[in-house]
Amino acid sequence: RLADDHHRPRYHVSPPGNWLNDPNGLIEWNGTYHVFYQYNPAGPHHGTIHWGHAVSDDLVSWEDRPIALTPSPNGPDRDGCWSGCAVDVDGTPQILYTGGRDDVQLPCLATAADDELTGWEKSPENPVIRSVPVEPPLRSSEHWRAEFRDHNVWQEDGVWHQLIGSGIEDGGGTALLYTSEDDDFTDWSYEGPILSGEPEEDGMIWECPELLDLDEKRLLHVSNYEAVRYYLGEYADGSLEVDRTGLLDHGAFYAPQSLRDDDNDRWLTWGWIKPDRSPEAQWDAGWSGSLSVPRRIDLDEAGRLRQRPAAELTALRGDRAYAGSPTLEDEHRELPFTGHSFELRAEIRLEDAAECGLAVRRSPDGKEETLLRYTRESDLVVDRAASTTDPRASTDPVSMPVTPVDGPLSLRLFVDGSVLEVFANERHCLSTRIFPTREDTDGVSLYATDGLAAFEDLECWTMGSAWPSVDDTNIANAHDF
Ligand code: DQQ
Repeated sequence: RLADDHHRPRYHVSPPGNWLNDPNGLIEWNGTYHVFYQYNPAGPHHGTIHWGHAVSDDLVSWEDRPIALTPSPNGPDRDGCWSGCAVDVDGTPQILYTGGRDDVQLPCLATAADDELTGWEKSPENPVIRSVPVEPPLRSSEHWRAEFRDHNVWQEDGVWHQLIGSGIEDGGGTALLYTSEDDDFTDWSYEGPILSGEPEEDGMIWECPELLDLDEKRLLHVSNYEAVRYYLGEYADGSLEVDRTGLLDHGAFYAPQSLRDDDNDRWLTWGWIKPDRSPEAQWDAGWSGSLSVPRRIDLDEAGRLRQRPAAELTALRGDRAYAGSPTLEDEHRELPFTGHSFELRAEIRLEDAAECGLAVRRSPDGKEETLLRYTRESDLVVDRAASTTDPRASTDPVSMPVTPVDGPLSLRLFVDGSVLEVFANERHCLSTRIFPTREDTDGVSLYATDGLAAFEDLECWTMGSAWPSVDDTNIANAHDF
């Protein structure tokens, strides 16, 4: 039963059963946040992709909605309704998404048929772009004639702009820019690449490109099959002049997309947190894939990219289960707190210790545990070597650079079943998966080696469920297959 599955997240958006990948069509409509996502109703594996749908009024509690977009048997999206975006066009939401058919990828349009965004009418003009403009496009796989997919649309100076992800032969990943003067979204002019990468460094193909206006700068992020790279710079005349680049996340976070929340003057970004376990294990679980928590993305005073969990998430906190400022010297200390779904925050100072950190989802005998190791090299390593004894789950370490050791490490940690999402110094993020085999692998402990380390303002909260209206029995029955 899904309800008894201690790997299943309680507050990270996850499919009601079966498969989830990219977040799609994120839009705030009539006061409701809509999150669509790549969904395969046929099982917990990628396949003929539909659009799943979840809604929230407050980003705190969520409800499932019926499938929003289904491949049409004879349509250009016959083999899948792939990633795309939703945009408000003069009071009516439109979706631009990629139809997969045979060996081509075809830009398709659909219009909201109701205010709840549960029904979408596909355009008779589909596909709205009929050929791939880069010559010759990279032939990267056996299956596709060209990689040409995923859509990001915005309006600027009265003109609609659209990015589509691709790759150029002998070049690297690229984001192709189109424009349109018309609100009907069926007539697009190709302008050229807004940016292309170096094949070695930036990847051969870019998926899910998105350009965000962060006041003084523009942020382009792309998913290059391995990671999500960002490029921060100035945008003018259809091209991006880059002055900073990096990774949005150092773990299994992929294909993110953002929602413009005008009322609160912010961008909220969700990414897909990949399963990181074998297809067999996903099949046994009956579900696969989760979305990250919504992240607020903006720039700090120094013009660097800042990423913080949406403020609303604090409403999911239950009782504060622990608060203190322990100092440890060459020791290991259990915290009087257990949980599968919790938030932990602390300001950590590596005084003269060689290393310090904490263990989460730790079994009472300490045999299973996931370590967050903060080292002198300024790395934060998620050490999964003892996370599980299940050979079907990945135990590779995942790491990211954080601020130099002379400043405190400001850590916010979201543990949720198998999801571990880390925010360091409001800037560096790492999302990964852990699959402890034991249900009582739920302890938390701290350690410092070879010296002293301080954990200031350490607080832990048990987190509530984001799906209050879903009764456990319903989850299990509705999606048995
Ligand atoms: N996932 C979608 C594509 C996209 C990829 C297919 C990224 O549209 O390029 O499910 O994960």
